[in-house]
Amino acid sequence: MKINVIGVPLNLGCDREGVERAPNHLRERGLMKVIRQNGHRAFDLGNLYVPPVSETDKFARGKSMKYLDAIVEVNNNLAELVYDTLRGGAFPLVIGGDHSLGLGSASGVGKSFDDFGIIWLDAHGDINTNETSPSGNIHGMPLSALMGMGSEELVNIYAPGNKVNPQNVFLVGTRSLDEGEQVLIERERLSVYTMDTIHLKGIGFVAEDIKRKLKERKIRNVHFSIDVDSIDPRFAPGTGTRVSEGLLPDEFKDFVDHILSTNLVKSMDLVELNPELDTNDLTTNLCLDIIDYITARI
Ligand code: Z70
Ligand code: MN
Ligand code: MN
Ligand code: MN
Repeated sequence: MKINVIGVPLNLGCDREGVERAPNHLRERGLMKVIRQNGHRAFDLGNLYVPPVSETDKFARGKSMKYLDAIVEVNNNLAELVYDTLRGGAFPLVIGGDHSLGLGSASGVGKSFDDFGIIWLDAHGDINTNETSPSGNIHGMPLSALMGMGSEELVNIYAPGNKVNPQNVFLVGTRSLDEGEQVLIERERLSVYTMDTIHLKGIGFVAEDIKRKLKERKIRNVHFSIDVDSIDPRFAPGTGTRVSEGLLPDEFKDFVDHILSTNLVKSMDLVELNPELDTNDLTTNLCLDIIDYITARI
């Protein structure tokens, strides 16, 4: 399979330095070699351009969406690159950067397929809107915007309107939700598999439940967006917002096994690795291990 690696050195969505260094850091630790060793033709498309910003840009469009203009610009370009990659028959592997890049990658996927689902593996919901966000950080908002909710600027990235049907969105590993996010989950009846559910029923059950729903809804394409903070901070400390009681690496792999066996996954993000917050490259090595595990199965 042809795999296009796309680096997105974006930290404006989390408003904290370090994540922008992850794509190059992973490259220096052998990212491309790991993918090629699994028999793929891998191309490194480099890093997307992130415009320089000043403190005045931070709240230029109000307090509720920091660095809005730059984030929209980067995501518009990312969407086009993901769309082009899929149209060329390749698999886009998007390396963050913060999770606001999910706006662009999933929008590119949405233009390529008339139906698709999103599996969002994350400690957080990332479904705040500009009205419910406690932080103004856009990395906490991409999923709501992809479903057509929140600010027009985010909803209309790359193409006007919503990109994914809320019925086709699956949140997994969730354990930190803001009040407004909980309200939205109830209202839209989203499929959310919290860590409590995973502990109660097992990750295998959760994965099979998602597979059943994908089949029921005749979804033929899946975008898999992985936030490294979904994994327990004992194993993945190198991330900006650690939340305890996360997935064990073995649970993560078990989930990946089940989901990739469907052959529906057509694109992937790996986000929120912050090498500056890591201890002895533990999280970097885990990310490389994850990429190895996944590319051995696609
Ligand atoms: C919070 C917010 C978030 C990642 C933090 C946090 C969101 N719900 N996402 N770290 N990866 O600010 O919206
Ligand atoms: Mn996230
Ligand atoms: Mn997160
Ligand atoms: Mn556990």
